[in-house]
Amino acid sequence: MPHDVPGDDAAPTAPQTFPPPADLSQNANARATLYDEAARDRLAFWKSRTALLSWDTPPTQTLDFSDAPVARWFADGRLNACHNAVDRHIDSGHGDQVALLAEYEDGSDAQYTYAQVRDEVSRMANVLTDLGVATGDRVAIYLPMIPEAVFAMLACARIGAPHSVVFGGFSADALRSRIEDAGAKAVITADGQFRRGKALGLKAAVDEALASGADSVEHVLVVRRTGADVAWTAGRDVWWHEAREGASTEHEPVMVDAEHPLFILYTSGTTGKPKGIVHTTGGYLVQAAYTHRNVFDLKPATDVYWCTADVGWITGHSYVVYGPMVNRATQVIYEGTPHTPHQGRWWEIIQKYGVTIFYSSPTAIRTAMKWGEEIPARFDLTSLRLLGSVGESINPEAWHWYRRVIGGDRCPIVDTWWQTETGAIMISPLPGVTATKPGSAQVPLPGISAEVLSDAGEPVADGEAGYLVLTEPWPSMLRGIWGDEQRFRDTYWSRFEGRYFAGDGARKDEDGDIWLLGRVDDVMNVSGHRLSTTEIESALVGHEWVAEAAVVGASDETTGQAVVAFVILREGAAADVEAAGGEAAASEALRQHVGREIGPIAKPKKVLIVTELPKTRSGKIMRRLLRDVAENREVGDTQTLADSSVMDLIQKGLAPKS
Ligand code: 6R9
Repeated sequence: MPHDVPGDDAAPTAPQTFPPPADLSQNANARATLYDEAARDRLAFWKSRTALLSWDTPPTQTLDFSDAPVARWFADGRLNACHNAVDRHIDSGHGDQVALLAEYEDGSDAQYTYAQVRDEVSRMANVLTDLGVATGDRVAIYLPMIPEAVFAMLACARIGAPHSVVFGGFSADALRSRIEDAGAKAVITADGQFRRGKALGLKAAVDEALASGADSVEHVLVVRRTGADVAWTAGRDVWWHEAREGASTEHEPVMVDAEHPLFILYTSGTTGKPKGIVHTTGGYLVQAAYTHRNVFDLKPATDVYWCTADVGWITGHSYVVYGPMVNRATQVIYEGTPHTPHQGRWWEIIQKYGVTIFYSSPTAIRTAMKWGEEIPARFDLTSLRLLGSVGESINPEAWHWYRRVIGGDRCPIVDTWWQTETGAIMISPLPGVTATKPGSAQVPLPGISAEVLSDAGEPVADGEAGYLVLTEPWPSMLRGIWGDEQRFRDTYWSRFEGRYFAGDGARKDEDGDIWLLGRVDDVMNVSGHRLSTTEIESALVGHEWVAEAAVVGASDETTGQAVVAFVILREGAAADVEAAGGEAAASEALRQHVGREIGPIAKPKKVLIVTELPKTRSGKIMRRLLRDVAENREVGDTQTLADSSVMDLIQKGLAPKS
């Protein structure tokens, strides 16, 4: 960050780094030599990572990129993903190890060993087969975060039927369009789900989706969770608990080619139509297992792992189901929200199970900061030894808080950059190897080739910003967009010929470490200066009054774009704000603060104080909607918001007070 602000005579200081704890370095799964091994021969490096899996036919081939940008990895190998995630652990004598520690929102719980998971998954695979689902058929899964969601995904994988998980918070409309796009033959859902102590419908949304289309669906398998009454279509709908009774626990996993599709996962793009990202089996599993083992340093016999993501997102696919289970993790899955019935719920769960590895998102950390550190302080978090972050950049303020308050100043933080499309982690420090740097995802993992390119497609110098690009194919890369190869080529491979454009801006610092700057549509251009929304948000949340901030570039006649910031104040800041002269004075003070932190050019034109920010259900701030407010436009489509009343609240709060 420039320190050229008049009156700011502090010398620019390099960001603080945190060397790995010595005992971790000694025992870590990851070694610095991984970088050398990958640098010597990248393809040989990946080939030897296939040993992390159990193959029916081990591959002799590594990469075939002759049909670029569609890659084939380990293509002559044959395997089954569910066998790798479950059966092999029983074969190696670990059937009694707990696989899932399921915590329900109301505090009740259930445990499943690997042997029990195999029984459940085998039953469900038999039921699906009886319902006519065959290898290659697509199955939509629309379930809350309960063990059956994991069983459903693995049951599909077991018969080679690609799953398409649709997040349980999505509408009937969103579900229908995803079912139709994939041509799903069956849907697995539940009668309902518990959110914030209330039973909400889920099956009703499936009924609505199927009433208005989605004709490919022949059967709906329904898990009983809330016990609520549901409408029933005889011949189509089947209760899981009834079908389960008569289903055998014997089921032979179907071995498939490494390039057999494992799943489709829909993600939003720049247009309205979501993209069905296609992942295949062998390469995806190799990289999910490799990254999970090395980035989270999993020791299967002693660790208790918890990733807070829902299986509706890619993080739930790669770091709840496939990566951890292939590596034989014992893990927590939690049905509910972080604040039900109280704001210490997550920390209580860590204490209850002795969680050692915790993977979550910056937005969750900032929310916990907003609630106050006295809440986690009530719980024993000393079992934790490693923390992870994903989803957006973690601003240094939140990073330090996470390390100090949750990690007790002892746990390394891995800030992991990746996407639905990349399938697995791409850029991250390695615990035990990398000295971590607050706010930076730092370096591509061994085996991954990333660059920051200028507009002209040249690598930028250290200290400069540009576009994040992946320059070589990687095993868990998307194989395409379901049914739309042209869009696949246009979206990712046309901006920089032959290279994968991630859509993110990034900066390389003086050490060559990578800092993510947000989606490129979130990079602002003010008077010809490129400014990052993330950088300004980070400065704002670095101020003691601010809990959360979102920054947008609003069009401006003179400067091209102008910086407009929306901030939520901390609960405890009210008195200080009053003393400073009220909200208007506070806004001005925050503008000056950004000017001081980054430079006068970054000073927001307006700082608007609000009580909520519009977020998607995966926790990403919808800057598009804030831009509408900042530009005095009618607010656009709020369909994907977690809470659609937020925009009303923001606008009411900003309306001139009469
Ligand atoms: C895994 C996931 C992908 C987008 C990605 C980027 C942002 C994810 C990040 C990060 C900065 C990190 N993102 N991790 N930005 N630092 N550690 O989130 O997938 O939902 O597809 O989102 O999220 O902008 O392009 P997905």
